[in-house]
Amino acid sequence: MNHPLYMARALELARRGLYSTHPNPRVGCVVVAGDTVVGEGWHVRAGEPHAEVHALRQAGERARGATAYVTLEPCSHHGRTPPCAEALVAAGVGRVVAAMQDPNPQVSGRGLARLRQAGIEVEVGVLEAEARELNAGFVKRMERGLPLVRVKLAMSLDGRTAMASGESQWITGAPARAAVQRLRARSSVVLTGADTVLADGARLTVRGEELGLAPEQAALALQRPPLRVLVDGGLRVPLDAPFFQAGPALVASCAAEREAAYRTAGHELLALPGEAGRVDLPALLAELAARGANEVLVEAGPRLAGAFARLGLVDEYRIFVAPKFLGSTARPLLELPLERMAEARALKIRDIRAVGEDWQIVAVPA
Ligand code: AOF
Ligand code: ZN
Repeated sequence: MNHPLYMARALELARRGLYSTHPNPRVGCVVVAGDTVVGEGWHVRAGEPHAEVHALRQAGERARGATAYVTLEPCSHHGRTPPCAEALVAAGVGRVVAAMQDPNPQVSGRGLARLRQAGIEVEVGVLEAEARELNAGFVKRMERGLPLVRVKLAMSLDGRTAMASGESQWITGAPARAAVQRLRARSSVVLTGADTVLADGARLTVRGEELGLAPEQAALALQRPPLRVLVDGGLRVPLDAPFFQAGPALVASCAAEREAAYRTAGHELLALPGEAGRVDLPALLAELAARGANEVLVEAGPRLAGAFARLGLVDEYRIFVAPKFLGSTARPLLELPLERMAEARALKIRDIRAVGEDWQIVAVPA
């Protein structure tokens, strides 16, 4: 009985759903009889069977008396699919090992209670930190009604984000851009601002051939592309901008005017409270969570990204650093702005790694 090893395998299976399960969590399951793996499964898409159902199907009769390793507490509710706890009971498994409790208030312990009530031995907390990390966005949405917010930034080694001319595209190389494509693809929402869309003609789309994934995974990623959200308090971006031409989008604004024009063009206008044309960002995030957004990727200029930072709304920064000097004085990475050292925003660096010729820094607020 090697708990961590089988749970590690279940987590590996769960990660196959990285780009496709949202709004659902990524979940994997391994059924082990004696020391033989008799069933494996992972949740592919919301609306389709949960991980346990796939694994039990594969195991068939061999599930009787076996141990099921699941990266999330088996569900107890009738959602889009019937409860997995019942399926495990019906299959006659002897033991269930879960990495973590399901933070979904519809479940939150009831799945485990149902299993125990049926005489199944239950254990929780194996590789829990890894399981939480994989679904940090889902967990935050369930516990706090807000999505996980990840801010992507790119700069040169001398800390510049643009040339004096305003030219700012292609600071980093192709591998870093593929990494950003994958960050987009795993997110429920990709969010940007009017400045970025107007200045760079940004589309914020996921492009299959640029993901750098195996064909089957790229295909999965493209089936559930993230919702593109434009923060445009003053409705400055014209409907013929590349951003709007690239597909349906949600526009967050302070004004409800021209609502019909957006609708006719296939977009949705969301009027939020806000002062002086500045959209209330916490209200926007709460609305996105209410619509099922687990992870939001912010790809914006210094003003909007700075606003998220200033308001303490950021969970994680992904800063791509290109090994070159741009030498310009244009555009800081973030506009906070701060005056004295005592006000500096402290971060903790979680990871630094090479991505092609560039470097990716993962930092979180300290
Ligand atoms: C599991 N195994 O593989 C997943 C679970 O609408 P439904 O029926 O898909 O239910 C979605 C909820 O079920 C989701 O919010 C989460 O609480 C749980 N997800 N549970 O036992 C799985 N994906
Ligand atoms: Zn389930």
